[in-house]
Amino acid sequence: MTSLLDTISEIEQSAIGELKSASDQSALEAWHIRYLGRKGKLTQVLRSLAGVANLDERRAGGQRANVAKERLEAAYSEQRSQIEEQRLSSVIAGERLDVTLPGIAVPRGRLHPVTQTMRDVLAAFVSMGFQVAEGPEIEWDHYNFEALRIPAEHPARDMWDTLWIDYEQDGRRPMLMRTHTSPNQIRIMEKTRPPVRVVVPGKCYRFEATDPTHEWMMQQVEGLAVDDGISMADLKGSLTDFARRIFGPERRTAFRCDYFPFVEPGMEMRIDCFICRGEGRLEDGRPCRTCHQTGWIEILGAGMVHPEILENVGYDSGRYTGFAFGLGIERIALLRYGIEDIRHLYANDLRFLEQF
Ligand code: FA5
Repeated sequence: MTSLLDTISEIEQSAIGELKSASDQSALEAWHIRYLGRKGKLTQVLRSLAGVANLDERRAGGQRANVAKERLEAAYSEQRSQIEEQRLSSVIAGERLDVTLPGIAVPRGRLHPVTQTMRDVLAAFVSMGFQVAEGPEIEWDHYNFEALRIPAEHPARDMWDTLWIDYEQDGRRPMLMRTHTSPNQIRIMEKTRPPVRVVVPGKCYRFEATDPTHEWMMQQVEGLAVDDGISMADLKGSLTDFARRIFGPERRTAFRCDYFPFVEPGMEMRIDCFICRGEGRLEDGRPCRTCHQTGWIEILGAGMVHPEILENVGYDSGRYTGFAFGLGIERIALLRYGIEDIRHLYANDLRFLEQF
């Protein structure tokens, strides 16, 4: 009897002693298996009680073994919580955030020079009484060409190298990437009655080689004014006023005859070249590439709306007259910021873009 109780006490003592040195989860589990597992030391003692013939001895041994089991389970739980607590505090210590460290600077963005220019150009026209409208980038041949008096096979189509969306059907390709914003002249007049004063911004696409003043994608602003008695003087006055608002009073402008099938008469407006100051040559005598040595840069095409177009949209051309223009936003950005090549604008090089 004494020896059974002694054995249980010895097992208990050595278990408590070993438990103190179990400092991590796996050592703790090994300890549990060693003493309290199915083949553990204390479990074996409990099992062996069945073979004790004396009832009192068996009962006393059973009670003592159960007390030992409870103590060991309690000690085990406590040790497990301590190990978990230690693990958590070392994880927390490792992840502590030092809020006094300087943060990572986030670079501030700004508007692209073309976007800035577009906004300023539209604001200038809005302040002159124009409304802003928009139209589709994928356009019908009808609006881009036909309704603007440029039928298929007309040589004027060569002025706009076209990116087509459709394959040819019955000798025609009805859908294209608009080559200019002029289709909106028709779209707007079909939907409204005079007086009309509207500007239409948007991207245009041309299948052409790039150079310092030409890109295959560029943005235009179309302008249209139709009313009783609008004259060429209104056209020249409005566009000169616009140029002064955007470029300042010192910039020189020039109008020159040009041909567009949808206006009569047609013209282009030019601004003196900002790189060679209108000389055609740089200070060191080299020819100016930006203006092709002419001293001028064309920024827009314009003219008086052709009477046939007014009639086709149901306007009385005997009563109403109008002017229209289409300007290139990138060209205006080049002039404003002194950029010598349009291709920098869409190259997406931050070293360039950060200068504006
Ligand atoms: C037109 O596109 C006519 N629709 C303009 C017009 C409207 C005339 C209304 C009469 C009445 P043009 O192809 O010249 O015309 O282009 C007009 C302007 O867009 C040019 O003056 C230029 O500033 C700009 N532009 C034209 N092609 C390019 C290009 N490839 N890259 C950059 N800008 C361009």
